Amino acid sequence: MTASGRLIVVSNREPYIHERNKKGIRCKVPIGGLVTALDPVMQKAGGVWIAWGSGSADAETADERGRLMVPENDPRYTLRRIWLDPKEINEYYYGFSNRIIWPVCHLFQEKARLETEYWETYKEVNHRFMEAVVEEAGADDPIWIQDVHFALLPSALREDLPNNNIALFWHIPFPPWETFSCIPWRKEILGGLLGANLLGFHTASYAANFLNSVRKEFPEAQVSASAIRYDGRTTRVRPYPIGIDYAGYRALSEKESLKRRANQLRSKMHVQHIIVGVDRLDYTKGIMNRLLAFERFLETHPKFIGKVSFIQVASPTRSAITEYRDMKREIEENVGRINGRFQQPQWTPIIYINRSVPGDEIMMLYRIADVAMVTPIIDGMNLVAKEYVTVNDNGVLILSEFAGASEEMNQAIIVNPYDVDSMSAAIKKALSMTSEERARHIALLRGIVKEHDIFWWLNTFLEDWGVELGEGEPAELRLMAGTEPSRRSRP
Ligand code: ADQ
Repeated sequence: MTASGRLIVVSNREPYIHERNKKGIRCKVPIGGLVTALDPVMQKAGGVWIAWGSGSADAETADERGRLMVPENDPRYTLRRIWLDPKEINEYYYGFSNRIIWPVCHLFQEKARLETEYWETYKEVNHRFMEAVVEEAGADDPIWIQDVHFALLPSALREDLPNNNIALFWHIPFPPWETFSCIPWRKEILGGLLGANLLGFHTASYAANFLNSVRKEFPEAQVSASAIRYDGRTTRVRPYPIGIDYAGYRALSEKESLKRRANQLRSKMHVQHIIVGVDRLDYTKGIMNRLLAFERFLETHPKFIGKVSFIQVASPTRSAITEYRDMKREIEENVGRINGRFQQPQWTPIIYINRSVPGDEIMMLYRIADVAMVTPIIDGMNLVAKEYVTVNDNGVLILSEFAGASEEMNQAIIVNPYDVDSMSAAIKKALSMTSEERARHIALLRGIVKEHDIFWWLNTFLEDWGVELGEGEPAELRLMAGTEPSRRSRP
């Protein structure tokens, strides 16, 4: 491993968002896997994190170049904010990233909106970020690009930074070429990624899909099982299943105050069993089918009526996009319908929470739930599955076979998220397990999460990448309120 300079991280979402409200300025940490995973890393390593400054008070809390030190109460690294105007936000973020790459990579081709303006603006924004990285990075600084928003960046950086060590981690699935190829600009996207020295995916099958797409689009490239030689450069392509801060979550779950509040909540609910679902309100997360499975379960096992409640947290996300608003309406109609069908004066079948929920409340829900249903239609990894088994001591995890997490956590009750009957049967099975069976189940899954935690992910990635970070104490895990990205921006 070679000694390296400061770490430069590039992502769309910033780790700290300043919002102005009536009481003044508040700093929030957004929900989503990326920040959860990388903020502790940057706090440990130091360096510069470059991201879109999306908060209404972001400009006034940064200097004239968009820079500030974070976290505010214990500054550890520099956040460099990039300003995007409303058209750019609409076309690069909501458009290209969330209405083209997101649906196509999650195999929802029919939801893709292949607008040329989205592509043009995506290119422009990638260029803007390229200029910021060139300003911030020294010749020895490794550059770690996060996710689908910057597929063009690795190649774009090569003109000014030909020798920097550049890596990109792709946080969502990479689909088979037959699906990916519906994107008219597929060759440019793949070519952009080939500027990196290392490309990481959650699973071996996503990595294989990527390699195969390169074979199809670049017949002149030499493609092996884990590397591509193209245009005088080698890009290694490997799976790195992301984990969570296991020790941090364990420590929080052991806090007496949290346990006390969880017990109080549990005893107020007056039901024998609680099932929980925690997701961003996204069509990939399978929320609708999960509700239908719960309905089927009540229908087919009437002795559970009045005895089990399903708590679904579905935090708003990307609500500027029509598909998300339509899905929200459909879910709400069905929650109303199912509750109307089964509800009793003293019992609510589905408790539906459609707002962003602070991290400590999510932890309480994990603790009180006998069963967690993590049943995405498809998901790159899914950290909720890992968090639940870490925090709950005696529960059962029902997990979709199409979540990346199921490759490692195959001891969960694995379900097909399209198959409502089998998910209903899984609920029955989970609720019928004895306390000893549940304890064994959780212990097994917890062992996997512990072994492959976020630091394992980070170290494995960095080691393969050949990057060595400065020593430091790992930052304490903090849980804060989530938020949807603000649409206000600075020119
Ligand atoms: P997401 O789709 O955002 O991320 P997921 O892994 O399900 O990811 O959850 C990420 C984090 O957000 C978890 O820490 C979870 O606790 C939190 N969270 C989720 N829903 C919440 C809610 N309603 N309220 C509060 N907190 C909530 C993408 C990919 C995933 C991949 C991650 C990390 O889509 O497949 O696991 O990145 O790479």
